[in-house]
Amino acid sequence: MTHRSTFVVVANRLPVDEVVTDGVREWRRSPGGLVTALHPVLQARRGTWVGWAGGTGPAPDPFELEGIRLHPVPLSDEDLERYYEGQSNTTIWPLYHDAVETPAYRRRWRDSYRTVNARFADAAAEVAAEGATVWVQDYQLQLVPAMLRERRPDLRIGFFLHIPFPPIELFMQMPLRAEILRGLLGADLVGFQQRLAAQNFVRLSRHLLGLRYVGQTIEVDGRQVKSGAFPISIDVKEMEELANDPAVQARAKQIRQELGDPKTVILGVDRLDYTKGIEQRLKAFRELLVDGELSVPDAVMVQVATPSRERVEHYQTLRVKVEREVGRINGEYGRVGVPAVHYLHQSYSRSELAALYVAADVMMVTPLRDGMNLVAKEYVAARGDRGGALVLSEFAGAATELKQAFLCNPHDPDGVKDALRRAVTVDDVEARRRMRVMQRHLRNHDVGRWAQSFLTELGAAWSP
Ligand code: ADQ
Repeated sequence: MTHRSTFVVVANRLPVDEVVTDGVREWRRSPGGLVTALHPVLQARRGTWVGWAGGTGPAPDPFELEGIRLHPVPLSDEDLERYYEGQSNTTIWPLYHDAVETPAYRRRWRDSYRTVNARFADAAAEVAAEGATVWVQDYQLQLVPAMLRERRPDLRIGFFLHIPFPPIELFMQMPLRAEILRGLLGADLVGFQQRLAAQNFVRLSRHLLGLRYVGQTIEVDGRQVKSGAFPISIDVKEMEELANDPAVQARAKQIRQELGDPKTVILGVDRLDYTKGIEQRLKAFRELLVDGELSVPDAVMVQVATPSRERVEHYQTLRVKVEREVGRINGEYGRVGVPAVHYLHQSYSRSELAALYVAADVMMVTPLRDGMNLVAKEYVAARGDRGGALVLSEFAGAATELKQAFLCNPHDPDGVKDALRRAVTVDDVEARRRMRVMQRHLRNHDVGRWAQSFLTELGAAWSP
């Protein structure tokens, strides 16, 4: 018989990876803020996490890892192509990010999105105990709250959107618009990264469905649906400890040596995604080289771009564009053994990332639109007393909190250039002052507090 939990998390992906060592397959917890934040609650409540385990075909049987029950949901090759790569990442992802790439709409993707969302709702309904709290995550599963309420009206349902929620004019493009909105309204609490996103949501409810709202609470079929901003964060202590680890410190020194001991190391770390503004940042660096304000090898740039959604066309095009720009800069400004841009299309361990953060004088986070951006927060947490400067796009959710960063509008090349110039030339005292203020903010707003405030607002007893 299925074990029923009083606390259930539903997300597209399970927080585990299957690794094969010496021919033996085993599951390992994957690193990530969400699982770190929720782990204590899940453990204390013998909670269950419902999600896709990776791979296609039949799902593995439910299993337990480090005190959490994992309940895999199967996806077929066709689901992966239509629900995940199609509707989630070629329709919703670009549309919700200001349509910085043109969203595509296909009937078969929508049908698959419905089917897969229903499958997740079925799984959640199966594992949730009477009166349980179920917390649904992100844009791949926006129909789940209503589907779950239909199956299990006894549940307390929360939903959190990790990416931006677009203004009405953009949202209205979507053929599935009313269904998605009703899907979200199936929750008792709908959380967003930003206050503006929550406002977009309540206004849309009136505009599209004629619903009444007072403040951030919407009335739907005699129920009250609350909404609000819950800016996500990172495990600040973990990143601070990692950055202070002697091995990480030594690795950071080594990285600087390997880069030829430059005066200024400029760093970018992102999933290779067209929302992240990677080209804009390369352009700013190139123009400062052209103007002679920066020169190689005094200044070098490291761009780590994790492979992401590689079968989706927009991502293939982006990769070509980024690699062309890197090649152009290196062709013009590199020397034998000293490239201007070190481009790494790879995924890294947490400790290697921390070493890069420690090694970098300037961190460039320049998304055209981003729900939050955890890289910006990780960099600040990793700095300690070492100063350093963060160039941050105003279009990242993180900009609302990290006000002492060198803020810029990534759509304005002169603005990015100017912010980079200021970050490179800022004096140590000023750099440390800015960093300290941001660190203090993060220490008081870590991911644990994020989860706690959401669950408290949802009315779920918080007992990690
Ligand atoms: P993402 O778009 O994935 O997340 P982000 O918030 O920056 O963006 O998180 C990326 C995470 O991946 C960071 O923890 C980072 O350290 C890690 N990472 C990046 N490059 C890596 C590499 N090469 N190797 C290993 N790890 C790497 C979405 C939204 C964001 C929102 C988060 C959380 O788009 O806006 O902040 O969810 O809600």
